[in-house]
Amino acid sequence: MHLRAAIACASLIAGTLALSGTTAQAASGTAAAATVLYVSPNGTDSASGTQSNPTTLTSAISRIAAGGTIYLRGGTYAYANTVTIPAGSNGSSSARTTLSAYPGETPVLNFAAQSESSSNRGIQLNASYWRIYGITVEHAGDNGIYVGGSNNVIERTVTAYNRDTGLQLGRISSSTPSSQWPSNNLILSSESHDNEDSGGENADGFAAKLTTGTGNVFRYDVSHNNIDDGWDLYTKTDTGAIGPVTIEYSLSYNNGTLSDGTQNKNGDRNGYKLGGDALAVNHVVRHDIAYRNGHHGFTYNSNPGKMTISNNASIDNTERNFAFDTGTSVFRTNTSCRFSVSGSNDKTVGDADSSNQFWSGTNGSRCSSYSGALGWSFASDGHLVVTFAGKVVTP
Ligand SMILES: [Ca+2]
Ligand SMILES: [Ca+2]
Repeated sequence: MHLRAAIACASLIAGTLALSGTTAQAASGTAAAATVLYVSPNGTDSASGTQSNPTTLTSAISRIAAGGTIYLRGGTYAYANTVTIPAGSNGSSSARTTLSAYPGETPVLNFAAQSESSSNRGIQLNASYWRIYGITVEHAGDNGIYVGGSNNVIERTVTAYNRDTGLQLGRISSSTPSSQWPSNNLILSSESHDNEDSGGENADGFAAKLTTGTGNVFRYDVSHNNIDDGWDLYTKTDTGAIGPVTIEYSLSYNNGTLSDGTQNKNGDRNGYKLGGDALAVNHVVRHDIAYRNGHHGFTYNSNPGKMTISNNASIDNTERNFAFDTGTSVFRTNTSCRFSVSGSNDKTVGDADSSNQFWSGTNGSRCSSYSGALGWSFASDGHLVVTFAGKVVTP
């Protein structure tokens, strides 16, 4: 109770100061910038941003101090324009600037007023050292959340019903040099589902593709029922190879089919699509599960690199559970099972030893853990709990 009172008091003072300064002063991180700001669906731009006098998200972004916190109250926010966190408006490694759901509440940012267009993203995070926590972004005309900055943490977000990939990493603009491609971002305990472009070929759940740097990590994430792929790490010759990505302790299921049953013949429908243009990138993919995706569970997709593919489980994907036709990847302790979808035998070219149980007509001993209905939830500490027939699996 004392802490809450102290925070409210501090925000009142900071908010009042911010009003006396200009937006430019606030954004530059001077004493005029607010350390805590509250935003609600009925907030106004000129409001002080206290808990009792909340402001708008765009106003709060322009006024928040580096390392400060913007709380979004629960409810639906209707936006027609992209909400941009501008490049240079950075937190620091010791104090990220935070955009967070107010504890216990669910803010939903709805961009349904946008038309489908590559310029109509929902949230565009161009800054670095931010933490975004607990928000839902839906129905954007392009990506729900696009990360162009570096060293950000995106946690407990839900991206759904957007008209391109739900959460995507990539360069800020076509003139951004590769040295400034987004790097060292952590996507944590987040869900992305039912994203669908009208062409039915682009909207994945999560993507670090085309123009991303090194050190990006997906952990404890769930991607399901997107029209194209669950994850996409596509890379192209004309822009050059992306940096290695780590995907771990995550789940990808039912991609290629929306929750309402919609499919599109243009969709690629893979659980984890790990390459493009025959460029070598040494991604790390471990402790992940692919379940009932409409094409491959895990696919190299022409990546000839030395990927680390370990401790993954792939079950009942339509074509292959593991599809690695060329390359030098290292496979350890992977498990491939079929119960009700016939599919094709796995193909794993590279270094695969007897710790793996790949599928070539029969299930191995570990498959008994992966029969029955899939369930999942996030534990209170954020880690992903996956169950089959009610029993927790830890691939
Ligand atoms: Ca596609
Ligand atoms: Ca894709």
